[in-house]
Amino acid sequence: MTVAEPGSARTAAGGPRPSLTELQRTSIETRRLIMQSIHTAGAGHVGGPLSVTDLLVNLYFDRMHLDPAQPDLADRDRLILSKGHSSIALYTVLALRGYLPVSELATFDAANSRLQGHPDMTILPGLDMSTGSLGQGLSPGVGMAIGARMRGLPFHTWVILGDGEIQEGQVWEAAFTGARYGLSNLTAIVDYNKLPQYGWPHESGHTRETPIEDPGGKFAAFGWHVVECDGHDHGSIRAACDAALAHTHGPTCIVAHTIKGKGISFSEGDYLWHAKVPSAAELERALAELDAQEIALEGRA
Ligand SMILES: Cc1ncc(C[n+]2csc(CCOP(=O)(O)OP(=O)(O)O)c2C)c(N)n1
Repeated sequence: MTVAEPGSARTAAGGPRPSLTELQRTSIETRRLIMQSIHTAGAGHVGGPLSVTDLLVNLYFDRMHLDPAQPDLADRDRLILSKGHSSIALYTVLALRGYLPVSELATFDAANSRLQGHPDMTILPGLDMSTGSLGQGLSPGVGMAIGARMRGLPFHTWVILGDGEIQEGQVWEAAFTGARYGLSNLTAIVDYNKLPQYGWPHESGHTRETPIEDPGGKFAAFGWHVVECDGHDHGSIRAACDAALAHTHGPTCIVAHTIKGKGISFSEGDYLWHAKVPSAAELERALAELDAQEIALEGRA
């Protein structure tokens, strides 16, 4: 069993923490690569990956203790992307973080690629869990957190859930167990974009928002510490993660308020972009919008 020396590989970025501007820049680059990869593959999800981008960038570049050169370190922090259909966002962040070549993103969803439509931990180093069947990620997260405690390892386990996903009953069995064992080394993050795969019936005939209200209240009812944040604001995400790690009497749920399809005007808030491939013209427009965001960011920096 390899355990990193304290203060060596157990730093998020191998040096000083990135600035909020650097994190924003990485988010823009991540969104660019997501759109390009889905276009190249001719398949994949857009809405969920763009929704979870800032959370993943924040965790991998600012928060988690890891070393891309040693993906199996016993005391690395664990991340489970339970909403596995957002895999391209995770692959992109892993690539930018140094786990795999960025050029490999062009193989997304191809036969024999390590980057399958849903994450497969048996073929891609750096993945802590295979996911895709929704509702199952929090359970292994609970197991990892219990395992860390039993083995005296200092790692933290992060599990990202979709708000549509939490309709699955297994999530609540895991929530019950996480609180029962007082797992303060476990944090669940709900990517609360309020839009699942399909619209929901509504008397207005237009409203597509999910009726899953107040996920934080539900986790609190199971005994979890609950924090809310803006899931697209790196300062807000950082503060919520700080609050999660500072809580020592049980697991924390971060409810991250997000926008499905965030960052690209025509996909934002539209459930029809849940799993839609951008055409060449749409890709061009998306990349132009992201370029404009980067220019604005540099102007403010
Ligand atoms: C058990 C299971 N049922 C259905 C699906 C099909 N499915 C894939 S994504 C999705 C919607 C997920 O919505 P949400 O969790 O809100 O994710 P996001 O909006 O962030 O994409 C569904 C129903 C699945 N992958 N697993």
